[in-house]
Amino acid sequence: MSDKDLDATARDILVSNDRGGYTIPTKGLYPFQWNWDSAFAAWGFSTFDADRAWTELETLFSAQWDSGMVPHIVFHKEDDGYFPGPEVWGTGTSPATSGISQPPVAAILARLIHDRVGGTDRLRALYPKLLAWHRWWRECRTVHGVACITHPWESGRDNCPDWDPGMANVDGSDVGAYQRRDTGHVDAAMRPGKDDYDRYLAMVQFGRACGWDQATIRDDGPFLMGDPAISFILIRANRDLAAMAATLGEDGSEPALWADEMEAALPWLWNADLQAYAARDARTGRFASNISSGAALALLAGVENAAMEAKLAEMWDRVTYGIPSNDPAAAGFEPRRYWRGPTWPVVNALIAVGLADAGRHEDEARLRRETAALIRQGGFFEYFDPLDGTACGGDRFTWTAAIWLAWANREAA
Ligand code: 9WN
Repeated sequence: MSDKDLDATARDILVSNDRGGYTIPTKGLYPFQWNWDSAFAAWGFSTFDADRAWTELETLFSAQWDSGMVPHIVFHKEDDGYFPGPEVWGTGTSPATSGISQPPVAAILARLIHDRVGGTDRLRALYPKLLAWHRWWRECRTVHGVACITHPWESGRDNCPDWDPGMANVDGSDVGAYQRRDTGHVDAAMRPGKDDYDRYLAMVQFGRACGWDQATIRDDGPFLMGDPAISFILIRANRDLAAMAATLGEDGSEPALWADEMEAALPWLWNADLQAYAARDARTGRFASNISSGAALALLAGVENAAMEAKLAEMWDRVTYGIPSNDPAAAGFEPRRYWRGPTWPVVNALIAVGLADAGRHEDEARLRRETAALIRQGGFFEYFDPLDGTACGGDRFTWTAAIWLAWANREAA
């Protein structure tokens, strides 16, 4: 297929995954609106339909909680093809949502969309909502000065070995019987295992039992880990908010301060053994023992560290395509299992935004070339084996189509 045909297919994927103001990640496997998926979808829409791009973000923020949290899933319409559905989360919100959040990439992408297509009025209306969400991260998810997650799903990098130290302390033995749906859509060997799902559910049950009281979840919940990726994303996103504030004539000193404070707290995530930033259990202080794409997102935040750069370069050179979600040199590397080795076009795109800003054009072009090659060879799949490029997970995937349109196809242009 030519790049022109791929452009047309990508646009068709976005349009056909549109459910009326929001896009589903892929038909069957993920039938609702997901938080960070939608932000990437909006970026993709901005290449051919500016109005629809802003609508995607507006629909997501229409489900924002009073606390400022933007939930990780919005269950706009019923669909029994996904587990756990709204009745399991039991948040009692309207629309029904999950009770946790997801990586706050919306401000980063809103700024890129505004740079591309304008829409200052739409941005102006979104700005206070973005600010409220970032304040929620600060009040409800910042511990030891860094961004923490209360469930691996909150990281968006669900099954990553980063979370193994925290998962080890979660008791999933008493969650009762349940029926997974994901393994009916894709190969079970690529998905998290049953032990993981038992624990994921135990965390959901804890949240539900305390009425989704976020302070209780943070202070007494079964899982709390510092996430380098979300910390870097928030640093970048808060600086983007400050820049937007300047454009809008608002006072951006608050998000600018939040970014500086989180950057100053980053040493808490520095794993001297790995010579890299790494996930860390906020309660026990135990570090994850692998370098992951979470560390590589330092580049998005413009956080420079020569020792880690050397490690990241080695990790990248161990694969053929993109930044792997887990280092191939690590013991638990699995090139096709969810977040334990594969590469994700969305993560590559975020890293590339940082590389371009840092003037590292050769690295940016390499990452773009490798990501584009995966899509040209394998199509618009959810993620890919970084060693041989095998396409994995769901097909006709919204965020892969969006990344192609907004970034990876640029080579052809
Ligand atoms: C749980 C939708 C989402 C992505 C996540 C990805 C996966 C869900 C799942 O799919 O997570 O949120 O059921 O596996 O890990 O990053 O947002 O595409």
